[in-house]
Amino acid sequence: MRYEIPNMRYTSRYTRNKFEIRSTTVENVRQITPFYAKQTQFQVRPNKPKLLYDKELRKIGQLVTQTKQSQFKPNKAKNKPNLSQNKPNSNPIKANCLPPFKGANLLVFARKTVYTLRERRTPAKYLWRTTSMFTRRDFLKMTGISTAILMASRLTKASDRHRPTNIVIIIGDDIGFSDLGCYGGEIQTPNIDRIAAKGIRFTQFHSESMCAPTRVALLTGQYHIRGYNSGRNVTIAEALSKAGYRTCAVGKWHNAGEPILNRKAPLERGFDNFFGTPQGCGSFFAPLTLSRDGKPAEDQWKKNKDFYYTDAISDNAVRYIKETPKETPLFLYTAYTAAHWPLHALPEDIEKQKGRYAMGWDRVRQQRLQRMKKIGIVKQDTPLSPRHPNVPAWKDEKHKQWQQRRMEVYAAQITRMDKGIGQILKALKETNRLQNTLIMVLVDNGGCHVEYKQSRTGSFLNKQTRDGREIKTGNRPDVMPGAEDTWQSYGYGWANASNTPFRMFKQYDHEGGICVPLIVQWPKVISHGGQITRQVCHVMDILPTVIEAAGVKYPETFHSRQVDPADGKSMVPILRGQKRKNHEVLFWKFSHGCAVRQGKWKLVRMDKEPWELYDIEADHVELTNLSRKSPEKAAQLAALWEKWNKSSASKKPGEKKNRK
Ligand SMILES: [Ca+2]
Repeated sequence: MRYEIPNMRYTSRYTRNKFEIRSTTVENVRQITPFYAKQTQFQVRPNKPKLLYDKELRKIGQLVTQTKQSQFKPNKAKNKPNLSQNKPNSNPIKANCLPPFKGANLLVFARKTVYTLRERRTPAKYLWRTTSMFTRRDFLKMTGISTAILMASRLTKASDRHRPTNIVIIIGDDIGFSDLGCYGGEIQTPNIDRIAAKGIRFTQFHSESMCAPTRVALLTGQYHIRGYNSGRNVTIAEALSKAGYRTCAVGKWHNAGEPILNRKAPLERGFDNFFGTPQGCGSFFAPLTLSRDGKPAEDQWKKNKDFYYTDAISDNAVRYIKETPKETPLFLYTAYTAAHWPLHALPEDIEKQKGRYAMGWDRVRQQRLQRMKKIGIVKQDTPLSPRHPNVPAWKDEKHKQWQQRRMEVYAAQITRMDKGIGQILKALKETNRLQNTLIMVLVDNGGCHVEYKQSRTGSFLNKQTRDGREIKTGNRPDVMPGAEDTWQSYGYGWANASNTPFRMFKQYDHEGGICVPLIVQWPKVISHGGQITRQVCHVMDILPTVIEAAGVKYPETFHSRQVDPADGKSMVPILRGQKRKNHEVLFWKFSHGCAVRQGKWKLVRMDKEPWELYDIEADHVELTNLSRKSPEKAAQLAALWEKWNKSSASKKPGEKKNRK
């Protein structure tokens, strides 16, 4: 539990020195903790700040008491602890925050005062002993201030402290590792970047290789091949609704292993409300299967010529935030369809991208890698993967105008999503939820290379535009994409750039398909923003993270059905700035890919081709195949993968074995 007290100023009449207690929060105590850490053996490292909890505060309090004789005499400066000796000068954030004034140690003292008042309710005796350097009037004044602050703080903050954490998950669709601004992309994402500036970016967070299995793993905390409707899992929404949360889903549903046109699917797995599309993709101007709470809602775009799906998703997310009663904790799952094909964007957004991609994909890839190194997303020695064999050098590309336009529309789709994320942040702030909300922004898989064919059909494809015009489907260089009557994808060249510096794409288990952005903001826990972590995580870690943040226990049964343990592991320790115990081993299998990762080793293959072995720590881009050099390691990992594949297969839906 954290204690927070509003800013206060205090002037000591006795010494005539001005002591400014800028903010007697845990934050301040932490700033001067390096000194006390030495004596209390707290693990406080310069670049890994941690929050202090009751036990630690108590220890610091005791320490203050013990050292008061030698160190709390303001007139004997030589006896004071020299805080600057322990100042981590290498960390500018921390150095700036260190109390620069003479009476820095009083911060701890003041902090202790409040703590004592709260916990023991007998402050007078203790304070008299420890405040001998003050006059009686000073002491009375200080006690009065502290008590008044304490009382006010109790009234205003007590309910907040015990209020469960709101959870907001925002997931983008088919967006590459380096597309977002805060991951080195040239696409403008100021709102996502703002979340990154206050939170943590993950550089080894893994999805599955496609939309549906990623969503299963995200919502159930288990490997997707164990089956979404196996009956042996709970969704985040089920677990949280049991704990009193309001649970809302907005946007794309699309979980593997269930009918794709079930409008009630989210409502059947714990969500109170759902506005969106059960199927995996569709027109941004006229999305088929659009539903609200299980009923058709296509009238939304039929009667509104300005309808744009990304905006509708943002508006409904905001609506759910605003209409949820203040006392009710909220779980909001917002799944954008941006930037999955078709390339549909609003003219004003496309206009803003005009000319940005005239340099071509080769330059874009080089520039992105440079920026990624500069901001620390990848290591300095990271090489660029070779251009994919299906992609010509930009100088040899025949349809440069058309190619540029494809990427302009793709980027426009992402900027619109980012704008919506800004609206969500604003709504959280306006409803006073932001400080108590865990926000996770991620992507479901890497950039998608698929060249949309003219002959392709599907339940997602509209027969005509809303005003009855023909839709020109397929990647045709004679048609500029973006409008409602077009249906294209951005293809190999730009997907290759999206996934810089990695190889391969969506549908594959090389890093280009499964290494995706995850950005987490949680003001209560992450107080130093802009951090980057290289700890290895998986999308199935989200459920354990969320339920830990919400203070909910993972259930052994749910509605009388047995629930298997989650495969994922909580990422909360990482959010607290600690090193988490890693997954012993991670597995993937879907579409064209199979993979297994254990420590620094990754074994991966595409389709029926031989396994490739990489030292992924040294070679994150997967350029040096070590399977011939280390055949034993490759064989050992292949055996692990086969065993996992078999064991999981036995729990697939439909098989009664192991089911209760
Ligand atoms: Ca996807």
